[in-house]
Amino acid sequence: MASIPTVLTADELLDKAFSRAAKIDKEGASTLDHKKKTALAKVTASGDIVISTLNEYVNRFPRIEKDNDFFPELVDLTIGIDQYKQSLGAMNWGSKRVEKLKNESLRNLRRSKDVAYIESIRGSFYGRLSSILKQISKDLLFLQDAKNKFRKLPSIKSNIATVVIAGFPNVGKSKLVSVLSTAAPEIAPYPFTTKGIIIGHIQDGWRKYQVIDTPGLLDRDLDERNDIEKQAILALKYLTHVLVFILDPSEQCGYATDKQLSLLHSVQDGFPNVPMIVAESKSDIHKSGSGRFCFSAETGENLDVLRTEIIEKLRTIRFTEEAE
Ligand SMILES: Nc1nc2c(ncn2[C@@H]2O[C@H](COP(=O)(O)OP(=O)(O)OP(=O)(O)O)[C@@H](O)[C@H]2O)c(=O)[nH]1
Ligand SMILES: [Mg+2]
Repeated sequence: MASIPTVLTADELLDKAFSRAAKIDKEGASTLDHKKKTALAKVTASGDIVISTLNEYVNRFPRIEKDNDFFPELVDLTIGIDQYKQSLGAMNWGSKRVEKLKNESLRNLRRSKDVAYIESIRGSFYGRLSSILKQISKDLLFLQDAKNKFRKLPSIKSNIATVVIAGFPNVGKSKLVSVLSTAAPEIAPYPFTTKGIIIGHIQDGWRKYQVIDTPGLLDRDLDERNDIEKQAILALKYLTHVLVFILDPSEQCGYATDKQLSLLHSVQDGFPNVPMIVAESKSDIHKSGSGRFCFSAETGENLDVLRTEIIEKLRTIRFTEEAE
């Protein structure tokens, strides 16, 4: 996703094309010759700017097909692959239309023997160029937005052992990720602070692991989940080698323990083969006495134990090609 270009609005692109063309003034042997050469150059320059800009968008945005894998599913969820492809198709359409229009106009200009007619050909080229861009203006805006969204997508590697932190909203997932790893997610006392997948790393000697912070999940069926929760589900489905499930028995998160346990059970049922650590957070303000492991990311209580257990589980994950 190295370099997706900045996408101009239809008006910005038109301005760029027309202002470039406005500077052109060609010499000619006669008034007719001067006007004709100037008009030919203006049509060529303004048309070419639009064509090459639209082609650049088509070529430099990544090709993405729907697929059962993390990245295409994440793109589909956050950007929408159907609309994305449709908008890239519109760029292609616009570029072809302008090319055709430009060639027609150039042909007419070359044949023309009348100064007034030359001006009218150039004027109508400008008009039609602007109407083509108006027709794709929504697609340009969509791609501008898609570019910003692409930039924010996490760069996840598939060949690094990965621990995913999941649980109800506001239970302290991001706080834990911030003390365990290099990531610095936003931490705040309200639900759905984390709105996407956030990635950090833990170093273990020569090995490096991925730590993934996820948005909070409520206890409900997949088809009732919002798009933010669905990102957490994608991480669970595709990225998890080890899962740390956080419960907040203090209920300071705003959710009852039985609801949190019900989510835990449905995650256990949904992902039966994933090694899982269940941990109770915020032990500095409340200990449940349930017998489950508890820790505080605030005071550091039991944090080393948790870190060690996570690393021990991650160490058992093997890849055919080890990450560097
Ligand atoms: N007392 C105490 N508060 C904590 C602890 N860990 C987190 N908190 C607080 O709990 C609130 C929520 O923490 P976050 O880490 O943002 O929770 P989250 O699970 O990432 O929340 P979402 O991203 O909204 O799902 C914040 O006000 C934290 O300061 C802890 O160990 N002790
Ligand atoms: Mg969070």
